[in-house]
Amino acid sequence: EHDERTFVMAKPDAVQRGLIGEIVSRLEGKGLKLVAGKFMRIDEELAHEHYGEHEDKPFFDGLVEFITSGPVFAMVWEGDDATRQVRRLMGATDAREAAPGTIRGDLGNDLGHNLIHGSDHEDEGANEREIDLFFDDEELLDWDRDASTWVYE
Ligand code: YYY
Ligand code: MG
Repeated sequence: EHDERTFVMAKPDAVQRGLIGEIVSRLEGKGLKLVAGKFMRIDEELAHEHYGEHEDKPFFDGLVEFITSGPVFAMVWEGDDATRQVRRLMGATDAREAAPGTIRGDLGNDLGHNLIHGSDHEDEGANEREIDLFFDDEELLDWDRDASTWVYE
């Protein structure tokens, strides 16, 4: 139990602005458990696969250009309802409209440069697909976070 996994990524703007730690800190603070992390550069092919659902949208080319423009910090987080919980912490897609208290609402002020990606909880299986796309099985660590016994009843 408490073992739902979700894919999260600090985007190039977050990396450039020195916000990796802040993002990790917010997810840790919520009680989620980090099971994988990779500082990496996304190439064109991976960008197209990852954002395939948006390939017909007018913003697609700009999105691919942005996400490949610099390093990202890709992660897998685990916990109860992790996919939806991460989305709640992220806030709305447009950081200009995202609620205060959320990562995007507190730290971002733009639609495209919105700091963080999290798997879509309304897209069944998106979390597992994205984890598979970015990580090999052996990169996902199986460990007990002692704090979990205090996070969950
Ligand atoms: O899942 P989320 O990142 O919140 O939004 P998506 O609708 O999946 O869009 C992916 C990505 O594309 C978004 O984070 C910013 C960018 N984008 C954009 O530049 N312009 C839009 N009108 C919609 C999305
Ligand atoms: Mg999305």
